[in-house]
Amino acid sequence: MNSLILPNFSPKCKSYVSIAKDVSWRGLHTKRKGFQKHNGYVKIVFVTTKGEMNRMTTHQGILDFVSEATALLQPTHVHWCDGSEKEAETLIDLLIQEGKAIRLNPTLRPNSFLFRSDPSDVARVENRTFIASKTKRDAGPTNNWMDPKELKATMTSLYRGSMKGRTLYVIPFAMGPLRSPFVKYGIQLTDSPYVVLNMRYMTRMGFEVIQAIQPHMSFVPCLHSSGYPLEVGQMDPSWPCAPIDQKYITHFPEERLIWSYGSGYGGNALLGKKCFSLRIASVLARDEGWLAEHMLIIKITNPEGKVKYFTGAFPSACGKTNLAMLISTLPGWKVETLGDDIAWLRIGKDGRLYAMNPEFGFFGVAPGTSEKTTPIAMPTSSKDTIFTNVALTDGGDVWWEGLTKPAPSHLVDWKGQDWKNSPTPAAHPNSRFTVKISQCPALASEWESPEGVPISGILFGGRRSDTIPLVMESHSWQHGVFFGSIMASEITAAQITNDYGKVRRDPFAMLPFIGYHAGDYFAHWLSMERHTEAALLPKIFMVNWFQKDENNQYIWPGFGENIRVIKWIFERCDGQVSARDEAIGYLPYQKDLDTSHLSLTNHQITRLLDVNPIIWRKEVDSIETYYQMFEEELPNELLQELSDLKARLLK
Ligand code: SAT
Ligand code: MN
Repeated sequence: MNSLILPNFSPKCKSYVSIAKDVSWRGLHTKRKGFQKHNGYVKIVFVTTKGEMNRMTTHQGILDFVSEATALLQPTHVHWCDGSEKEAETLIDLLIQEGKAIRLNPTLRPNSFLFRSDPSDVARVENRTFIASKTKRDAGPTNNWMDPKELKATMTSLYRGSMKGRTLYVIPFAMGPLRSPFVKYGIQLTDSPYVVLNMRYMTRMGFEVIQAIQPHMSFVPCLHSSGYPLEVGQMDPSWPCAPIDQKYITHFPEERLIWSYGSGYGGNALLGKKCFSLRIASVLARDEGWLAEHMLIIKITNPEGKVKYFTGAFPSACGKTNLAMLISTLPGWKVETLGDDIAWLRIGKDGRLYAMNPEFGFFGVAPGTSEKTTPIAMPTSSKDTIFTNVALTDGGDVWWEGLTKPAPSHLVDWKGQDWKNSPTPAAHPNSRFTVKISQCPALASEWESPEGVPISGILFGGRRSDTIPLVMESHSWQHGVFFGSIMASEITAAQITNDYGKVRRDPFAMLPFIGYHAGDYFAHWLSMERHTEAALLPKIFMVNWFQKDENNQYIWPGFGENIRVIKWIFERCDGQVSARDEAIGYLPYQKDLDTSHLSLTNHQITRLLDVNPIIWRKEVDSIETYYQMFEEELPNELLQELSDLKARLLK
């Protein structure tokens, strides 16, 4: 029996193999044909005809993509994902049988699972991430560039036969609500059922999506292979992946194409996320006049019931999910979530900037998440959650550093080893939970609004122990773009680099995500002002919750108290409060920052809102050095902002 399915097969009838017990395409009348043994597991074979298969899609581009990839990757089976509950159950059952997933105690954490990755495959790999634009110039100084022809040749040979012994899953997915005029489609091919399950939470995925991709519509082809073919009789590890020097996370911006090989982790493998919605989308946005940004989206309601929406860009694992799910400590002020990671922004018919979250779920960092820090994340991940690389308790629940104090006396750590009171973390610092955004109790009702929501203010942040005050507002849009371009933060566990702990510039929190030349990206941000009236654009703010005192202690309490800063921002956008016009931007008068019931001394508040010209002159020197990397491509407007700042600091 021929079990390899090419969707555009020619003979009247071929077999369609599903790994499922009784999974079938919805609407596709599959007939049970028989059982097949594969790697010790029983698979059920379905028969379908060409006509029936084509009812799923007549999109020739999709059919060609799948059939060409199938010929190259040589999987044993092909499974077109319908995104159903049943399909997910079947996949998870298979993964549990194979020892690749652990079902958590259903009483404590219903329908939730734990995965442990290979210890070498725990985060995005920036040094193995490439922008293969036609010219090196177009990738710019912030990206690793490779010649597309050379890269394709290298990867094609890696891809050849790389799905032997495995099932190729076809995942039709959408970024954005299906009824939104701004929705974009992708087709991800993967051999990782873990990826299928995660994509099902992180994107709108499956039957409805493939039905929505009309024959004339474009889609982004996303190819993903774990890079671990199985020869007959070969043992399958619990987390198949390739060695680090064979991992490739690659983007072909001119072709709007994503090829990923060798990693099964997060942003390396869930290609709708950073690869599509940021790197490729930033190129689409440049060409189509919008912005694809690494930003949360929140809705703030003040005690009078007035509503404003804000976006915020913070580097990964820097309190962004936290802010997206903030519980206000100020009576009458309410924060609701629309997104925690990515925002697509466009100028609407009324000239205002609208933001839409293209994602469907959260892929949140677990460590540090607790009742105290991110209370909303707790009910959000209380069921139907995929955990990766957290620790397992004796009661069959999950645990990570920061969840409870003290830690349970015994755990199984993220590597599957017994753990007892050890200084080594039981959960990997970049361990994650994946859930549908709809599980978030603080979700704003308009989160699926097809046009997005109108933005009043944009927040830029980062982790700086000094220099950047608690909050400041830009003098203008151009000055705000300058803020974005000079953002900096301490390096976190979400990035694998050799510079853990050092401060790095992370413009717009997009350093690893701008899919083209960063100088052009800055120019594109500046150009938004030409597409609408300046007064209609959001105000731009820089925030920093992380200033430290002489004893290396955080000065600002952070977490829910950040609403006090948001309140000032809200009132600035509403024209309710004035501000001190300082060399670096507009700063709050102490009286306007609500610090009631906080145990902050006057000295501490002054320190939080201080502009130290000596430190800032050093900062200017550091910006000058950093700006050199953009050479001639740095927009003059930003150089002008820098020299104006320098002049103001000298006054
Ligand atoms: O691994 S992801 O890129 O999805 C998460 C992150 O680094 O922010
Ligand atoms: Mn992120």
